[in-house]
Amino acid sequence: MKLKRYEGNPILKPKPENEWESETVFNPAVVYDKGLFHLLYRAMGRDGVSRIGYAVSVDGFKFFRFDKPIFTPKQIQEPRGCEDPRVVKIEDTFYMTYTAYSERGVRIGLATTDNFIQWKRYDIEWAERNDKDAVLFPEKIDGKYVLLHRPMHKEPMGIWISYSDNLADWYGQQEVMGPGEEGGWDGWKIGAGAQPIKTEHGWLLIYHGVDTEEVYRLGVAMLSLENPSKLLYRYPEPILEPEMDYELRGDVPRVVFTCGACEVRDKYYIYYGGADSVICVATVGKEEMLEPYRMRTSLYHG
Ligand code: BMA
Repeated sequence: MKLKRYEGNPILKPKPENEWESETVFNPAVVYDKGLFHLLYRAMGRDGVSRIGYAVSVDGFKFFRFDKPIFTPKQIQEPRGCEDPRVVKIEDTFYMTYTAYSERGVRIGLATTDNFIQWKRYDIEWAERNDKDAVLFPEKIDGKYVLLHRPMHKEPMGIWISYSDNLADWYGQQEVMGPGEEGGWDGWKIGAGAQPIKTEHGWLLIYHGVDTEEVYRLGVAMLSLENPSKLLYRYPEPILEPEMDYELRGDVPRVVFTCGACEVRDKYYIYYGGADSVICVATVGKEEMLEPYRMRTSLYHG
């Protein structure tokens, strides 16, 4: 099973006339709500600081883009930038997790909105700094907020889970899945990519895998609906890998990196950054993605 790239890729490129997004735009989050695809993306200008841009679409391919960033770094918390947003809607609120970058390292940032323009930040003192690739599940499970993330001090670098009742205090941290086979496409490190998508078989998780040559590919796994710390299947092959010119060449070559996916009319839309420089989309039919037999025969007992 492979994702099918949109032939009009990249769908967004840097915009030279807007200084804040004049160099690179990449690693987009998406949430589909009331007939619209809302895209939040990481953008950089010549100052090398990441800000979050916003674009909106009715068909998922042609986006109307705002000329100003909708989320900019705070001096004290994240002077070096807000990176890699992930967005979910829980009840009536949109929650954005992102990587807050400062001279102290990277930590998880969190902000909420109901219109994508006005944001409320949560000043969370996370127990551990140096943590990234954070994404919330799009609903509370067993009454709790559930977060996938990657604490940077844990070796090997894998996907971890934590729980919270109030978004401030987190507990129950444990590893969900680690890197794959040594020397393989996801053998060095992995991180959560898009927000988990609910299916009848479990939570579908599209993640990124990195090999020792630092090539970033996308893979897919299934987590238990009732207990999302439990890995059910792990598809052995990558579902997208750098092949096109816009994925092979750019600020960081040989990278495909997703921060968001959504299901619309029996199709999954996966948004991703190409070579840390442009924004692309790929799709796959729901049936094909969830083909239970193929998912099961490739069961990974990890
Ligand atoms: C990761 C993150 C991503 C980036 C990727 C490849 O560590 O910084 O934002 O896309 O590296 O450079």
